[in-house]
Amino acid sequence: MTSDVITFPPDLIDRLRTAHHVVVSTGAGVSQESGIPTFRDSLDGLWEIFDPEQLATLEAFQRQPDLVWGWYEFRRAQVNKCQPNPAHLAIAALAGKVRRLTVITQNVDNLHERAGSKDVIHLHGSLHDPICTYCGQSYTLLAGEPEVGETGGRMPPPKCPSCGGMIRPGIVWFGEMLPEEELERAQAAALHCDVFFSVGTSVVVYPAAALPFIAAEQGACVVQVNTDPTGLDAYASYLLVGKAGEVLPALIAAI
Ligand code: BV8
Ligand code: ZN
Repeated sequence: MTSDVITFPPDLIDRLRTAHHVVVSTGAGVSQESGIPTFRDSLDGLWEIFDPEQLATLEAFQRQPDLVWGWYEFRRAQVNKCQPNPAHLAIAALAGKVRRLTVITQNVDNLHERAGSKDVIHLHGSLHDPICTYCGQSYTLLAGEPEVGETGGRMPPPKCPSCGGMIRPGIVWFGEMLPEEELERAQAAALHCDVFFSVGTSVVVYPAAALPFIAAEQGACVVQVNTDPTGLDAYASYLLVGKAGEVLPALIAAI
C-alpha cells in the first residue's frame, strides 16, 4: 500500500526556510478544485459554442455587449457559489511561513483574497471590479447574486451612474495592455525573488507567462505545481506533479 503522504526534496524545504522573498504565481488550475473551469476545459452549457479567446476581447464586447457582459456575470455568479480550495488556503498560510511572499495571479476570481491572501497582484483584472468604458470610474455591482439563469445568457451591461457610459468588465482582454503598476510589481518580484512557484498555469499567455522564465534567468529556484507538463518543465528546478489542492498543503506543512 503506497503511502499517500507526499514527500519533498530536503533542499527545496531548506530553500523555503531560508528564502528572503518567495513568489507564488497562479493560473486557472489553482481554482479548478473550487469548481471553476480552466481555460483548457471546454466551456459548457450555453457557452460551449464560444471560444474564450474570441469572447475575451474588446472587439467582442463592442460587437455584442449583452453576450460578453452576460458571460462575465455568469462567471461571477459561478465564483460567488464557489469556495477557496486547500491550494488557496495553503498559499495564504505560506505568508506566515516565509520572510516575504508576493502572490501574483492571472485569475479574475477573488478566491485568493477570500482565502486570506493579502495584496494579490491581479495581472488580468477581476470579475468583481467593473469600470465605465467612458469615464473609467469603478462601478459598484449590486449586492447579492447577479441575476443570471443556470446557463447565463445575454444581459445588457449597466450604465455608469456618473456619466451614463457603458459599464464593462474590469478584465484585461486579449490584445489589451496589462495594468502598468501590477505588471511592474510582478516583474520586479520575479527579478528579485529566491523561490518562484508557478501554480496551475499552462504558461502560454504573455506577458504573464514570461515571469517564471525571468525568475529562472536570474537564478531563482523555480517550482512548478501542475497536473500536466508545460513549456516551463525544462526550466523549472522542481516539478511537483499533482493537484495544487493536494501538493501545496503538504508542502506548506513540511516547511
Ligand atoms: C498584450 C482575462 C500587449 C480574460 C486573460 C495578437 C494581438 C494582441 C496580442 C497578442 C496577439 N497574439 C498574441 C498576443 C499576446 C497575447 C497572448 O499571449 N496570446 C496567447 C494566446 C498566445 N497576450 C495578450 O493579448 C495580453 N496583452 O499582449 O498586450 C499588446 C497589445 C496590443 C497588441 C499586441 C500586444 C493580454 C492577455 C490577457 C488576456 N486575458 N484573462 C478572462 O478571464 O476572461 S488570459 C486568460 O487565459 C487567463 O487570465 C490566463 O492568463 C490564460 C489562461 O491560462 P491559465 O490560467 O494557465 O489557464 P489554462 O486553462 O490555460 O491552464 C490551466 C493549467 O492548470 C493547465 O496547465 C492545467 O494542467 C493545470 N491544472 C488544471 N487543474 C489543476 C492544474 N494544476 C494544478 N492543480 C489542478 N487542480
Ligand atoms: Zn462613467
